[in-house]
Amino acid sequence: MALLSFERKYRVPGGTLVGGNLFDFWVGPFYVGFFGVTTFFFAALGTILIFYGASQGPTWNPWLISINPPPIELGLQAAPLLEGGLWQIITICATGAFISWALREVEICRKLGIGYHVPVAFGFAILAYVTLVFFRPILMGAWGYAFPYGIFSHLDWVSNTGYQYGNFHYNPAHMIAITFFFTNALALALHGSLILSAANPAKGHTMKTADHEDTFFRDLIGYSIGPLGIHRLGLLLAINASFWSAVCIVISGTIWFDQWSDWWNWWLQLPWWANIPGGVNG
Ligand code: 07D
Ligand code: 07D
Ligand code: U10
Repeated sequence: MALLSFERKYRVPGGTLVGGNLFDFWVGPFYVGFFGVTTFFFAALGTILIFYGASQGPTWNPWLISINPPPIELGLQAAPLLEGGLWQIITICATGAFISWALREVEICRKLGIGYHVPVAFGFAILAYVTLVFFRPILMGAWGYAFPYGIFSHLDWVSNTGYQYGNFHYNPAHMIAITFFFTNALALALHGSLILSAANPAKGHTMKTADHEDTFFRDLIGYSIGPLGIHRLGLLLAINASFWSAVCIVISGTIWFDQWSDWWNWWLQLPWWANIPGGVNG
C-alpha cells in the first residue's frame, strides 16, 4: 500500500491515553495529541528561557552560551533565577518534553496496534539524562553536580567530572557502557551492509533473499542470528549502552569517591595471593 493511502487508512481516532478526542488530530505530517501539546509547551518554554538566559549572559556565541546549574553551596534548594534558577526550570521543561515525547510515541503505537518498543527504547535515553540531572545530584546533595546546558560547557563538565575520579576509563561500568556502544556500531555496520548487499543489487542483477543473508554468516562464522534476531540484538545493545552509562555516572560520587583505578585493588586483595611475600600485604 502506498504510504499516503496507508496513512489515510490508519489515521483513525482513538488510542489516546489522555484528553479523549480533544487533540486527536494531525498538523501536516505530525500527530498532535495531548502529549504533542505538552511537548510543544515544554520545548517552547525551555527554549525561550535558554534565550533569556543567554541575553543575561556574556555572549551570543552559540558554542559558548551556557546555562549553569546553581553553585554547590546552594544544595538542593530552589535557586534565584540568574544563579541556577533558570537551569532548574529548564531542567523541568526538558524532562517534561522528553517524557511527553515518549508518551506521544505510546499513543501513536496504540493507534497503529504495534508494540511499545520505540518508547521503551527512548525511555533508556531519558533514564541516562535524569540520572545526570536528578538522581546523581539528589544523591550527592546539590544541584550543582549536574551538567550545564551549553555546547562547550557540557564538554568541560564531562572532562572535569571524569578527572575528579582519576582516570575515568578504569570505571568498570563505563567500560561496559563503552563496549555496548562499540558493539552497537559494529552490529549496525554488519546489518546495514548485509541488507544492502542482498536487497540492493547493481542494475541488471536480481535481488537476493534472507536465505542468502543467513548463508553468508553461516559460511563466515558458522552461525546466523537471523532477520528478527539481529533487530532484537540491536535493541538490546542500544538500551544496555544507555543503562550502563547511567550506572557508571550514578556510582561516581555516591558509592565510589576515590580514583577509579583503586577500585581494582580487590583483585590484589583476593585471599589466595593477598598475603604471599612480596604481595600487597606481604
Ligand atoms: C544525531 C540526534 C539529533 C540530535 C542532535 C543534538 C541540542 C543542544 C542546545 C546549546 C546523537 C541537538 C542538540 C538540542 C543545543 C543548547 C542549549 C543524536 C543525534 C544533533 N548532549 N556530548 C554533543 C546533548 C551529554 C558529550 C552534540 C544533549 C552528557 C560529548 C550535541 C544532551 C554527556 C560530546 C549534544 C547531552 C555528554 C557531546 C552532538 C542531553 C554524556 C561531543 C550529539 C539532553 C552523555 C559532541 C560539542 C549527538 C559534540 C556532543 C547534545 C548530554 C557528552 C550538542 C541534547 C552530559 C563528549 N552533545 N553529552 O549527535 O560535538 O547525539 O559536542 O542529555 O563530542 Mg552531549
Ligand atoms: C544522556 C542523552 C539523552 C538525550 C535525550 C534526548 C533533545 C531534542 C531536538 C534534534 C546517554 C535529547 C533530545 C535535546 C533535540 C532536535 C529537533 C545519553 C544521554 C533524553 N567516554 N564519561 C560516558 C566514552 C572519557 C565521563 C557515556 C568513550 C574520559 C563522564 C559513554 C571514551 C573522561 C561521563 C562514554 C570516553 C570521561 C561519561 C556517554 C573514550 C573524561 C558521563 C553516553 C573512547 C576525561 C557519561 C550517563 C551516554 C555517562 C559518560 C563513552 C572517555 C568521563 C559510555 C567512548 C576518560 C563524567 N562516556 N569519559 O551516557 O555515563 O549517553 O552519562 O575515550 O556522565 Mg566517558
Ligand atoms: C527507522 C527504521 C525504518 C525506517 C525509518 C526509521 C528507525 C524499518 C521504514 C526512522 C529513521 C530515519 C528517518 C533516519 C534519520 C533519523 C535520525 C538520524 C535520528 C535523528 C533525527 C533527527 C535529527 C530529526 C529530529 C526532528 C524532529 C524531532 C522533528 C521536529 C518536530 C517538531 C519541531 C514538531 C514536533 C511535533 C509536536 C511537538 C507535536 C505536534 C505539534 C505541532 C505540529 C506544533 C503545533 C502545536 C499545536 C497544535 C499545539 C498547540 C500548542 C500549545 C497550546 C502550547 C503553546 C505554548 C507556548 C509557550 C507558545 O527502522 O525501517 O523506515 O524511517
